Amino acid sequence: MHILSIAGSDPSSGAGIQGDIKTYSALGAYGLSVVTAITSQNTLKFSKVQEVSSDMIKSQLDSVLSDFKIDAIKIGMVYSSSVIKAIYSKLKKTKIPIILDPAFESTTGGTLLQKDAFIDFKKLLIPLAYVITPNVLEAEKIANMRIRGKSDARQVLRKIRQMGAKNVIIKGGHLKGHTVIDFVLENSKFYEFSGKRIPVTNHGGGCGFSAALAVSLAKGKSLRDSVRF
Ligand code: PXL
Repeated sequence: MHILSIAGSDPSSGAGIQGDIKTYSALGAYGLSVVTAITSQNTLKFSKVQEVSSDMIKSQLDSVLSDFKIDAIKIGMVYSSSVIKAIYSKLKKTKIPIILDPAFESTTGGTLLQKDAFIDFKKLLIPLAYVITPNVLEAEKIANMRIRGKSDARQVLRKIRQMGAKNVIIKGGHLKGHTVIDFVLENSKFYEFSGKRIPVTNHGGGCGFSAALAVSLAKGKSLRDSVRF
């Protein structure tokens, strides 16, 4: 099983490429990686970011796509419009399922997607997604509306699907309460998963979720079973 992550480097290894590869390895899959940007950060502070050139991104993609049978592709931090266009040019015709995990801002306040790249993120990447996995804040930004309860969550799911993603999962961890609810729109069915909040502070929890989801989908499991997994 080969899973490709297209994402930023996180030297603290909680999120990004490093976090993804650890998750793939833990679940018995082989992780490939295309680095879109290099960040300097730890669990406390986000310091700097440097994007990788469009030419280098295309070349990294050619290297892995021409050699490996890739079962799923996860896209995380893409940072700039130029990175987005490079990814789009190489993946617009692929049949490999794409798990799009938006990364707009780190928990410590670092910019993971430049403001002027947001339009291309919506226009070019969302339509490529077999599933998109925003957290509540990202989902609100994409749909341009607040999520105050379940009916808002359903409306946001619907709006994001209309932008072209086949399936949508809103990760509910940022909502308050002891119970955490994830909201799912699979084809035209809404459903929810709820569980007890785990009391840990975790840098990279969202990356871990979507990386594990990618492994399960690559194994041919349904979306519902993969979210549960
Ligand atoms: O949103 C998660 C994330 C994704 N990718 C990189 C990150 C982070 C959060 O800090 O640094 C590279």
